[in-house]
Amino acid sequence: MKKAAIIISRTIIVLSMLALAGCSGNTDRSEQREHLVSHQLTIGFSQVGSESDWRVANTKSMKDTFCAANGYTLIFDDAQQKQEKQITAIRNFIQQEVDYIILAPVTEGGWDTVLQEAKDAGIPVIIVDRMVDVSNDNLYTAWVGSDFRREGEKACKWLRSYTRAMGIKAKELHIVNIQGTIGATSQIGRTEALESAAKKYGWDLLASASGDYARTKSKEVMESMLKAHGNINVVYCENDNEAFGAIEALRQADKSVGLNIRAGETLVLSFDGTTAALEHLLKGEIGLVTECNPLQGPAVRKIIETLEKEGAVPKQTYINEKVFAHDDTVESVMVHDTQYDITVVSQKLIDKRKY
Ligand code: GZL
Repeated sequence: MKKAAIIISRTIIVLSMLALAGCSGNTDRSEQREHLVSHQLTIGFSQVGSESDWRVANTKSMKDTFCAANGYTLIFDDAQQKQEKQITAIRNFIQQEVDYIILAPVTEGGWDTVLQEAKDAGIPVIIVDRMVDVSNDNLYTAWVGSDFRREGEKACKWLRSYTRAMGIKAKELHIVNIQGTIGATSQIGRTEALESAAKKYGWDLLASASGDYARTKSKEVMESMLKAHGNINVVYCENDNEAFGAIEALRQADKSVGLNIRAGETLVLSFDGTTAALEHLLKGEIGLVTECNPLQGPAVRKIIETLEKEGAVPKQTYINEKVFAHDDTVESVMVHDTQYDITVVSQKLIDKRKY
């Protein structure tokens, strides 16, 4: 009875949404209405928050994909980077008997109990972006995201090639790492890659501290690192917003940012690849941006539509990503026997950017 009541209420929601919003360009409202009502799927999406430009783009990708015109009702929850809010949201989705749950987990641990509750309720969970660390990976149906360790390895391979091309010795590099949210898969992978490279190549890794993927906190972290270390010449930022904060702090400390370490410039590296970061890259204020693609909506939709047809879906789906540089000093990098060509940023590329 409860499920029937929910279906009726959803139908009313859909019809009123169509009447108000006019979801798509389709001119035949009755045909659209009939399609939507009969094929409407309800998705509960628990999003980390809105801490970065990347996150905003990721949310938009999900909302654009899971819209009424595509046959979905999306129930969206912004957890403001708090796991307890995500757990509450998932429990609410279970109560509302959604058809699927999408979870973008803020950090890896602490999900077993609530994912078991979703499993017991027969609701498939799709993990996006960061990974969950659970006792049994049957607690989720599929994962869509990036290989964060590989992202970090691409960046470090570029840094090694670039500085060697500049005639700079490994021991001349004095690096600080502004980390992402501690415990997030993206932070773990990008940090591990840098620490492993520093050890392998003999780089001086002076300090690491979390900027929580946020501009303001990262500016404060950079300020304190500058007070503690007078010889920083590379800043490894684990996302674009951290790079923006670091650049602000460097400028306020009368440090010039650029690629010419030999001339005393501080080289900033970043991850994500938002339009704003590519604009800094074009100006030479950032030397390298390793892309982390937030446009995961279509890949998740493909998984759901396969599941709806009772097809088999891959447990892990990786999103394709590029590496953007200010110039063509380094043409490509090899990571685990895979060659990644470096894309030199241009205004034309920026103008076409979708986020
Ligand atoms: C990466 C994602 C990170 C981004 C940050 O997939 O988890 O979180 O790199 C975002 O911008 O805040």
